[in-house]
Amino acid sequence: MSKTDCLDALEHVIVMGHLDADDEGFDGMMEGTPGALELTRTAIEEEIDPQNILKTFNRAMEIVGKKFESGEYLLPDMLASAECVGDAMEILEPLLTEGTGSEGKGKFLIATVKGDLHDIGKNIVITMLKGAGYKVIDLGIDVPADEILEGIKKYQPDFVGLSALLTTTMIEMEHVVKKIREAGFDGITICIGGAPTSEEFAKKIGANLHCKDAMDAIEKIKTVRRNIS
Ligand code: B12
Repeated sequence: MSKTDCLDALEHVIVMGHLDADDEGFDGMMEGTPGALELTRTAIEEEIDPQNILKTFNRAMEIVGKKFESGEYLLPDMLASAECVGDAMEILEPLLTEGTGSEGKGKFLIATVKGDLHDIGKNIVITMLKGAGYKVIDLGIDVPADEILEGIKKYQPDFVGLSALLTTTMIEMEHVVKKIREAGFDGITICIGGAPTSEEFAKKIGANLHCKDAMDAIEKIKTVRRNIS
C-alpha cells in the first residue's frame, strides 16, 4: 500500500467509525478488514510522518462534523469516529513525545471549559506540548472556572490553555479569563483554541494567544518569555 493510500484508508475508516478488525463499522460490512488501530500501526510501520497521520485524523473529523451538520450522522456516529481517533492517538503518542525527555520549558495547565465535552483537540495539543518539552497539567473536560483557578493556585503554571468546540461554551472562556485576571494572575499567558474561536475573539476576551491548531500553539508559545521559573 502506498503512503497516500494508507492515509486515505485511515481517513475512511475513521469517518466510518471502524475501530479495528473486530468492529463492523457503520455499514455493518467492515468486520475483518483493518480499522483505525491497524491502519495507524501500518502508517507508523510505513514510516509516514506522524504529523501527517495527525492531519489525517483532523481531516476525518472535519468530514464527520459535516456529516453530522447535514443530518447524515447522528450523535453515536460522531462518537464512534471520536473513539477511533482517541484510541489511535494512544498508538501515535509515543512517536510525538519521544526524544524530548525534559519538561523544562514551562508548565502548561489546560482544560476544556464548563459545558463542553470535546477533548480530542485538547488531547492532541497536550501530546504536542509534552513532545516539545512542556510539563502539562490536564484538568479534563467540562471544567468550571473555579476549578481552573484552584488549579492555577496549586500548580502555578506559566501558561493556561482553554479549549471550546461549541459556540455556546466560547462564552465560558470569557468568564474564565475574567476570573483569572480578577484573581491577579496577571503574568500568566492564556491561550485559547477550538474550532469556533479566533484571533479576534481572543483579543475581545483578553486572552493572550489564539492557536488554530497544536502546531500553531507550539510556535506561538515558543515566543513567550516564561513568567515563573
Ligand atoms: C467528535 C465530536 C463530538 C464528540 C466529542 C468526543 C470527544 N471525546 O471529544 C461527541 C460525540 C461527544 C460530540 C458531542 C457534541 N457535539 Co460535537 N463534534 C465533534 C466533531 C465531529 C469533531 C471535533 C474534533 O474532535 N475535531 C478534531 C480535533 C483535532 O480538532 P479541534 O477539536 O478543532 O482541535 C484542534 C484545534 O482547534 C486546536 N485546539 C483545540 N482546543 C485547543 C486548546 C488550546 C489551549 C489550544 C492551544 C489549541 C486548541 O488544536 C487542536 C489540535 O490541532 C466536531 C466537528 C468539527 N469539525 O469540529 C463536532 C462539533 C464540534 N459538535 C457539535 C455539536 C453540536 C455537538 C453536540 C451539541 C451534539 C448534540 N446534539 O448533543 C454535543 C455537545 C456535547 C458537549 N456538551 O460538549 C457541533 C458544534 C456546533 C457549534 N457551532 O457549536 C460540531 C461543529 C459539529 C457540527 N458541524 O455541527 N461531538
